[in-house]
Amino acid sequence: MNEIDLDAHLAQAATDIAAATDLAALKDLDGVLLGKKSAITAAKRTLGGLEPDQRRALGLRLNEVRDELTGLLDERRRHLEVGERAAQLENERLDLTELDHGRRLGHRHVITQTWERLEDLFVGMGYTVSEGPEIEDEWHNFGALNFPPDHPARDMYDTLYVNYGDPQSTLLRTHTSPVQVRVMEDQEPPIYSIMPGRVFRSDTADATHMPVFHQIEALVIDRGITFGDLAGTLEAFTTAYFGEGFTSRLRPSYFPFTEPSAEFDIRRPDGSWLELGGCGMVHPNVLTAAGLDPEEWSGFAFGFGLDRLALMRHDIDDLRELFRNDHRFLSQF
Ligand code: FA5
Repeated sequence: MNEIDLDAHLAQAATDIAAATDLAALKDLDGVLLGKKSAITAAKRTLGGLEPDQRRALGLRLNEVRDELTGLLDERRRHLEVGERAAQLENERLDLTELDHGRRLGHRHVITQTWERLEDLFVGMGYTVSEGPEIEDEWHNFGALNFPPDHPARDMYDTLYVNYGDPQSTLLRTHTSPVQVRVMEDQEPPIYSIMPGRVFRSDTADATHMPVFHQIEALVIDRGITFGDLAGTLEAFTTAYFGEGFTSRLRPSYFPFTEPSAEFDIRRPDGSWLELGGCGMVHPNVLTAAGLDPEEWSGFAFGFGLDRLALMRHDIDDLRELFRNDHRFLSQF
């Protein structure tokens, strides 16, 4: 290949590079122009057979042409990359105008709405609202609630332990029941209090389970409280919260911290049942652990899944929908 050929080659290459419309085409061209089978590489192979002067001159020229080609390819590549990035951004663009239904303000998440509505409802019935820590000690989550050490009932709760202090001494609370104990430790009865909060279990997410979810606990401690008071309160709550078309039932169950214990289910208008929570009369051992005299005081407690309450009330079939944060879904509530 002589110098004139090289000029023509360079001119043709420049035209081809400018005509490459995407990065894949440019990559192919890069191989054709600079790869093992390129004209440049072929010309280099002829250098060995030339006179020293000619070899030097052609060698220099070949290097220049290669540098020019590399420069042209790089420039085109940068240009195409900018274009492709812009196209990608355009494709992924969210049409935010879709979200503006004439309201510019956001609104509370359906879980927050449920939480606040429940607080309003119980405050209206004379209850106070109490809180407790999400990172709990073993005593409040289990021990004071009458779970014997190493008792299999602890396995009912897929506990997430925190790496702090003695092994298994600190955990993410598995239910809101430890707040019962804290309230009894802090306040003199009579106690009429609810305890909403976030709880944690190593459950796999499915239509009715999340690893992080919410419960609302209620605790009543007074003189002469009976199971009838518990059943009446649950009935009043069901009607007030769900309205027409929903009914509830109690099924005998077991919790170490209540005796007797029951499971509380709600029947949807379509006839299906969903387990909402547990309840029962506060176990004398729990009263004692919290410093109350079981001869003087009695009471009931219940704990519901707040997320499932929202599910039932708004006729949502999958709990996971609540946490996908798809605005089109959440804005319905
Ligand atoms: C308890 O957690 C007891 N502390 C309830 C209780 C309180 C009983 C007071 C007696 C007296 P349980 O593990 O069944 O019980 O959970 C209560 C409710 O939380 C369930 O009925 C359900 O509605 C909800 N729940 C449980 N696991 C999940 C989960 N992974 N995702 C969403 N909701 C859940």
